[in-house]
Amino acid sequence: MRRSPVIAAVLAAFAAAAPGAVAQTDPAVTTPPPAAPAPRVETPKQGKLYEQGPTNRYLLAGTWLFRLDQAEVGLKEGFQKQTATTGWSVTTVPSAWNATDESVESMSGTVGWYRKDFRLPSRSKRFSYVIRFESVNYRSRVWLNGKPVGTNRGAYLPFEIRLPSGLLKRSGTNRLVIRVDNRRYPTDFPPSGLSATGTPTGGWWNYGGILREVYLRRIDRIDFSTVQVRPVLRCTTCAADVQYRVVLRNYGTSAVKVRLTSRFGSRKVDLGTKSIGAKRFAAFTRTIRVKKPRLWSPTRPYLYAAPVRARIGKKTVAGYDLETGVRSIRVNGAGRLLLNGKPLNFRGMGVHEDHRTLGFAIDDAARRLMVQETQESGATLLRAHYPLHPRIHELADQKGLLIWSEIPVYAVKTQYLKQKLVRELAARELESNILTNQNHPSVIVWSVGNELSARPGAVQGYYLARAARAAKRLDPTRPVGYAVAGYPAAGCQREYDPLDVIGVNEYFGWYPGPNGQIADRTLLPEYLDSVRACYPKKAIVISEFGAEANRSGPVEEKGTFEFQSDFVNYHLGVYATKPWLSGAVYWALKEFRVRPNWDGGNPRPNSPIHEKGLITFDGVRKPAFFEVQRMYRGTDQFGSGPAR
Ligand code: GCB
Repeated sequence: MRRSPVIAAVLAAFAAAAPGAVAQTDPAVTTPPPAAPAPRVETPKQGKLYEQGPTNRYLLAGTWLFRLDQAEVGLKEGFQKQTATTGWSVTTVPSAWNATDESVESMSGTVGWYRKDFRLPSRSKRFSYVIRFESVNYRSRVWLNGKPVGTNRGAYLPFEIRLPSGLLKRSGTNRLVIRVDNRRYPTDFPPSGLSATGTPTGGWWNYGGILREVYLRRIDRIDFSTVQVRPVLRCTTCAADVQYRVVLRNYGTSAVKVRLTSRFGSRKVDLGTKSIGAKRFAAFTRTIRVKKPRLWSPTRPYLYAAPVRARIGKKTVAGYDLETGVRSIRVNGAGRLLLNGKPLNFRGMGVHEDHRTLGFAIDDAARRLMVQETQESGATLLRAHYPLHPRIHELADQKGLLIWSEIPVYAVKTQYLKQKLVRELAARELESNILTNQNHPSVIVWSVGNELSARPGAVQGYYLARAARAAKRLDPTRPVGYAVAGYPAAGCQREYDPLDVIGVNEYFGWYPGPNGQIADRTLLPEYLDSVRACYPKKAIVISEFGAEANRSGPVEEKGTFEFQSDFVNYHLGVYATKPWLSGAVYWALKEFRVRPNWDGGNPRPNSPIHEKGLITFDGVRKPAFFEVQRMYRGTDQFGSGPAR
């Protein structure tokens, strides 16, 4: 069988990392590594950085150890070397090991090792334990007490690994080791690439590490495998049907009878009783009707608590907390997004979870600030190129921000998207995002990617059709979207038929675009009309517009604050003349690290910082922030007319 060079490279990389690979000597270690820090064994405490999810979560915080891989060695030998007691330094998790390293090497990626020694919170044999990683960039291999227990690839979505009973030390010290490899391939999400001059490309910095928190989950026989509480609202004056679907898993060694209950606000919901065999799953479903629901909207983000509890006899053995909201989001026959029956014309902000000193391992303060600054700008929607941290989803639910939820299928080249494996992995990302984030009323669109080729062709068409179908099957209540590079030469594309929402990334008057087709901003109104004419039945939103700014100067000069202010005024002014538009998102709220040699269209760039942000990396608001704020606040974003 002939393999493509990339798949072969991927396989070769895996082979090189496979346990038992031929050991090589490690020439890199010539000086003795620093002395090992005093071992600190901690018993994790109950705690969580976000509310929604299973109870009995223990934060694996406190002291972790970290070391960069010392050399490219076979995994077995590498593992022994890296887990020896010397050479580690103390760190905390979340952590991006290259948070402030702006070198080409840092962007290219490497291998780092994390270690955590801990005791179990309880010795009882009744409990099983699972480790939950919220986001590790990019490939992970996990060992418990020296034995491999699992692998994962891809950041921004959680993965869980069950810790086998036979390996766990119930009363002694357990050692968790994670090898994180953030070297990426053109088949990854986002993909790696090289510019003509050999520097890494990419849309944001390649921070390596355990970027979001890690939990130890304690399970008393029963665990939640899926929890879906889905309010369906057919019209704004209709009753809501709330569909519960909960799948439980019995980790125990004998069958148990489980009673499942919930609430919806103050109303009790009985999900029934089932006997679940050892190691088996059982699904509980029930739909309740809420006669006069209070609706969730950005102006009144009303939430219903819907905690789920599982009992064996009188004992509550498992709990899952969640809050959700009743609202409808759909695209009508006239190609308009409707929220609770009213035409949406949101104004939003694109964001990255980036921070000057923490990189992508941001803390709660940074997340709160992101939401606060977004709301102060007058925006009512957040968009990122990847699923946001669960805490941001919760803040959005509580404070009334909408979310355009996207998977990092970002500018993947057609030659790679053509590979079945790549499309399957993309489908898995989508599925995981929907299952992870579906209970948040803030999420209004599942976006299946960003800027694949502007001329989609059969390969992309196939991907979009499959992705849209999969999203609809998993969640028929939300529209499916995708963000395209906005070029007039692209014309109308049949391949976008399966989508409900088309996002247009438009940089008219900023980038020249191929053959200078977007250099002249005055061509924007006509271009937008042409997009509308292509897709009269789809909702159309501007998913990006923006201009870099890092200094004061003439209004005609790209890169000045004056240019940026004028740019946002012009673009928002044009959008205001398009009554069919369903929304517009400025790119981006705040500056972030993008890649070495970034210029972003600015004649005087400040690489690697992306400077289209309305707020500097260090938190200072540029003049355009206030222009946007004035115009966003002056826009009727939620249709003041009657519901349709
Ligand atoms: C885009 C990308 C975004 C970039 C932006 C830019 O179209 O989707 O990730 O940051 O352009 O500034 O060029």
